[in-house]
Amino acid sequence: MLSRFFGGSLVALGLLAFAPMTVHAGPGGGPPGGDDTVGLYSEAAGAFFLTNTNDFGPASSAFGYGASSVGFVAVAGDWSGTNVSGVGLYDPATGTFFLRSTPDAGISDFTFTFGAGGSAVPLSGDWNGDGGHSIGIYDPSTGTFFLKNSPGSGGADATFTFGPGGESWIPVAGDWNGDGTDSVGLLDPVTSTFFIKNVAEAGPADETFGFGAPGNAFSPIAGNWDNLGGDGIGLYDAATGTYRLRNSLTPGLADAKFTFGAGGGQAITGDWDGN
Ligand SMILES: [Ca+2]
Ligand SMILES: [Ca+2]
Ligand SMILES: [Ca+2]
Ligand SMILES: [Ca+2]
Repeated sequence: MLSRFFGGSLVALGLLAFAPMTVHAGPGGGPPGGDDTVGLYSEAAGAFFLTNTNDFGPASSAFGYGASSVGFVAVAGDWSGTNVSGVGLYDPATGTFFLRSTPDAGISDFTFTFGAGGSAVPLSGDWNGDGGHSIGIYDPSTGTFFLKNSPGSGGADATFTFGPGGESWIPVAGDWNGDGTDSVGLLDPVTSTFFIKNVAEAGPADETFGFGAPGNAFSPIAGNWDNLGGDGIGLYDAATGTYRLRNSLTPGLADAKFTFGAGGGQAITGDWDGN
């Protein structure tokens, strides 16, 4: 069934070569929906590969979306407030978002331009706590976040600086304190330190902690891996396809460490199955 979409590309990515998936703990009494799990976007294939368990195993679903090899950046979020995450693509050449409300193949449900593109980094979050995700962008040259509450054209609903700007810091977003509203964070990859902010406004970090070895080119991710309290953080090592997830915003070892895919691609997170 999956090979219908991509021919041999699944095999090429190694997703079919995994051992059977192991049983994952069920959701607890956390936020609406279920636990967040990881996924992978292959820009070269123009395809998403998602898993419903944060563990070794094959993809739970795989589908093509959008053009391949044109520099799109993947995002994911619950754009329609259904407690199931959809996917999306951001075109840095034009600043255009193409959001799809369900994690499957099809056309985009929301298409709009936000910002000027270029070096801006796309984000996803429920910035106003109404149950639906929208997007934002981070300008790394100035350390400025521009957040939008609804997935459509128009100006930013929140604009603020956080962190130094002009560095190699990478933005991440999540509901760190579990109050139902997402805010932002930054990873300094040089020291592998996370800087977490609970409110989408300027000011000092609410949480600062190291996770992972310094100096690696890991990508930060966030999600409610245990479906309890707030979001945790994680790191994706594209060199090996390894995900490291941590439930609490404190220094320590990964609560889950696994490979998904054969490396490369862009890591995304979401609640793909609503449980
Ligand atoms: Ca919202
Ligand atoms: Ca929050
Ligand atoms: Ca949690
Ligand atoms: Ca889930």
